[in-house]
Amino acid sequence: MVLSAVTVCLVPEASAGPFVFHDDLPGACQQAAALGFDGIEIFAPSGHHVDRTELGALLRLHDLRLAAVGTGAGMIVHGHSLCDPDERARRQASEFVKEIIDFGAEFGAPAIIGSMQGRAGNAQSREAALARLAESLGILADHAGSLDQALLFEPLNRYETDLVRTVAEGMALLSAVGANNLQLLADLFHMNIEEADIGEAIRSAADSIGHVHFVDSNRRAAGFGHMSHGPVARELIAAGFPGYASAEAFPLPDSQAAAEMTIQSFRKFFPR
Ligand SMILES: [Mn+2]
Repeated sequence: MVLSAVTVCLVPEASAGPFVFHDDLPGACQQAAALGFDGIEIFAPSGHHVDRTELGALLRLHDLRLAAVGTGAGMIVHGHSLCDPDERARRQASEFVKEIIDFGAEFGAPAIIGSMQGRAGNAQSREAALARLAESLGILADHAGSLDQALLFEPLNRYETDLVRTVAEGMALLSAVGANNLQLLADLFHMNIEEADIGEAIRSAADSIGHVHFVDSNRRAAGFGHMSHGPVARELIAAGFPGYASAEAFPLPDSQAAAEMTIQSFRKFFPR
């Protein structure tokens, strides 16, 4: 069964970012539960920011699960990158991610590597950057595996990275790393830019997809753009996808409306 989730951003530097809820964790949990979401996905400043006791109490109170935890604050706030040519900087990036893996694992949730993959840029060749990224991911997947967790890797679009931009490139990276708990995150906004056929791309990698960012063509809530979610849902359901379709969308026209449109679309495309 596909599960529903909605994003909560606790990173001030990402206050204009594509997250449905911002800053107010108790309020977000209350609203998510009222709409019937199965879980929340947290974008946190670090692995130590969120009070574990408070989060545990909120999840229990509202019967929500922690779906996943983002690591992008490492890039946005600290400039960390898992393909940094400087070994010491690369190790710092891994340490930052490890702490978020530890945080998520306490609640049974995997961490997401998106913008932390970094860019080759002019500092190194793309091949060298991919090799460094693969090495970092191997270390992090081992760490997540020691906690019985998956690690989610997210291909981005061409405006956000020059490394891994398609599901096919993501599959190639997974083979290069060779860790069976490393899975792909299929973000429908990025795929809308990079893939020839989103449904076909999902079908081609169905067994390796562990999480979906469920969103529309314009990064607004699913239903507020022009994406055809039907083929996406068909492929996920056909594959028996057991993970979350998580709303990583702008809070437009506001958080409540974006959350409402998401759950309405979710129920239309993933009926129970
Ligand atoms: Mn995403």
